[in-house]
Amino acid sequence: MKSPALLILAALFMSLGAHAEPAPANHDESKVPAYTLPDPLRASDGSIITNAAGWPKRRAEILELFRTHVYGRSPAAPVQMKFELTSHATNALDGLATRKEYNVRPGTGSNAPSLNVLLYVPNGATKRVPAILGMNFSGNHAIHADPGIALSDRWVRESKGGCVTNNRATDACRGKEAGQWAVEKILRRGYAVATVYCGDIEPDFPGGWQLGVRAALHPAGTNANFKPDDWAAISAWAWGLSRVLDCLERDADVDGKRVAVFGHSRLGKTAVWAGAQDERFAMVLSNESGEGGAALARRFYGETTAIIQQKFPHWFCGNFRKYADNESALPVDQHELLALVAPRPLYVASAAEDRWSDPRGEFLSARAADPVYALFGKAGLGVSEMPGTNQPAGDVIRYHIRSGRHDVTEFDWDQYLDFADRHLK
Ligand code: GTR
Repeated sequence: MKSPALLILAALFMSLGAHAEPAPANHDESKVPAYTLPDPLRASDGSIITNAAGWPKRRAEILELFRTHVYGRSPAAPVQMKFELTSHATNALDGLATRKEYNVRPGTGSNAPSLNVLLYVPNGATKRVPAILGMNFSGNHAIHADPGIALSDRWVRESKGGCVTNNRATDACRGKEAGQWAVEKILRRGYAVATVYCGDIEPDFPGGWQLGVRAALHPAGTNANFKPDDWAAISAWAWGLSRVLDCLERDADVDGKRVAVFGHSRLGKTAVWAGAQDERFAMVLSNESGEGGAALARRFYGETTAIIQQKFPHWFCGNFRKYADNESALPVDQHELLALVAPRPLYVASAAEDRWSDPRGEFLSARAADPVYALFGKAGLGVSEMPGTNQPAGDVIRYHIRSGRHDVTEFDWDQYLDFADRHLK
């Protein structure tokens, strides 16, 4: 029999270990422990929200919890912003579209953030068009081989044998992400396409904030000492998406009231957080956003809160560290993030081979947002069982699990555009 002192020591050692090293990820459905989700309709005073009139107050509470515990708090839009049209070509993509580029400066002074926005508008439209806005991973020039797109001069990640030299893109990087952006398809369906490079807002590495808006807008600049609920990279990127929407609202060809925010993976997490906060976004498209995005944090499958923070310590706010391998202590879960989009249309997409993002956890999260849509008399997802592969289901909340790996494919875009046709046109 071991002595109690020894047992206490062993327990202490184990708990210390648990903080240092994340528990390994689980990919076995039979090993997912039971969990209880917080009720999005139960207010902090214990009362239950029963109608749409009661929702704004509860919505504000949930937003506040996500700001405090998960993503951190972003500043308001600067009072002064500059929008400069830096290029304008009416005959882009063989005449299919007009290409515009904007430089957006939120704030004043020489160190104000500087975002380069690429916008394609379908030619021949007779009125303002709806738009799809998404952030890209490595520069606007990467979403299409169109040589008229300005090559980004910002920090970009180097990859082995890639097109980037000294963390700067070269002409060989043009079109590198084109497979994930069905630009012509979107334009032919009557939508504008807008994008900005996430690195214009904050380069995606732990010290990247020093080169981005978090330093530019912080009174202490690069000496910033972030508070535990100050914004982190995902919040900074989401803030950037709202600044691009400020720009699109001013563009004469785009209908600023019909802009869908789209994102894949880490930028999917960003798109959902942007859409959750900024109700001007008319629709949210989450492509395999996984942990910290659409997927339930409490479901122990795929990536976890501990693993994601170990790999990407700059994505979430300081307070979120308390929940590493301790998800049941979170005052929210991700179905409540999705519920913040209500009553606006929301599409959650997973991929069968993308187990890291927990497709089932994304489905269950979307399903658990239904009661909030019901407050508005809207049919949300409306199905209780996960649909089969490549069989989209749902109404104002829609969900699919497509065959294949972590990616954005033509299938995904076909679904998003059909969804947009139903809800944005
Ligand atoms: C992974 C990360 C995911 C997802 C993905 C991506 O490494 O664990 O949460 O964000 O990157 O953005 O491609």
